Amino acid sequence: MRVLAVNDLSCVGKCSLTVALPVLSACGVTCDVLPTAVLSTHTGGFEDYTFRDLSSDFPAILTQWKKLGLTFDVIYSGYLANESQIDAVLFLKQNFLKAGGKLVVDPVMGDGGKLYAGFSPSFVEKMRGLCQRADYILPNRTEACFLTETPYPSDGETLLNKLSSLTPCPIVTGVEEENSIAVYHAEKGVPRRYATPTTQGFFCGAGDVFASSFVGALVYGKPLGESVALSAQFTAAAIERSAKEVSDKRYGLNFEKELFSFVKKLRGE
Ligand code: PXL
Repeated sequence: MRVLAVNDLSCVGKCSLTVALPVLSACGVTCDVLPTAVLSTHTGGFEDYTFRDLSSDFPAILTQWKKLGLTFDVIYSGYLANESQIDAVLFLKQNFLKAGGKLVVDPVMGDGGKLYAGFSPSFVEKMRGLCQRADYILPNRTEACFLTETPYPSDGETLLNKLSSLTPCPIVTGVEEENSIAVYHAEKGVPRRYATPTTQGFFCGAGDVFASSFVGALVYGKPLGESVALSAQFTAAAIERSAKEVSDKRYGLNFEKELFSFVKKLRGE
């Protein structure tokens, strides 16, 4: 199985491709990459980071891939550097996704009720269009609010309902509730909630740990509900460990030491 991860390469901070590559490899899945940008660190809480948009490399990369006859079982998009890259993901779907392959969109745009640096309302609108063409979308609560034009914070069920009119399979992550963090997803129109006990601390890249492990579980052959549960457990375990081990949360989750037990569960061991 071959996944194409369309995401940025933040050199430091453990998010995007530096999460997708190890997690998908550990799941036994080939992870090819289309890097959207190279940053010295991610943008969450760091100053003076470098940012190189790689859009101008896309045409030559895709021309060579076309000549090679490459196609992918899953295209998984994350942090896109500009609106033209949203069109590029649609182009990839039309030209490089196998028949019956799936497009998984993590509409990375914001957190904590705010858009990340560099994202605009027109980006949100265009991202909504991409979500309408995806098989699975994985917004966090902030992104779900922006996509549905709902005030932040809103409850998981309301967001799921609104997103269900956009796309068949919305999965809203990181919904903080009284004593738990919940993931809301719809399966064949039926709303479902999977919750893990509240963990301490906000870590950049937690959404990427969830999304990458979700894609890994799905490609491994797990059904939707089980994929959600396994990736929620893995993410919660990584947050719990990191709350003790990582003093500067900008450096991301220590997911590595939880990866083995995630893969064991995936394999039913
Ligand atoms: O994990 C989300 C993310 C991905 N990529 C970049 C980011 C962020 C969040 O801040 O800055 C570059």
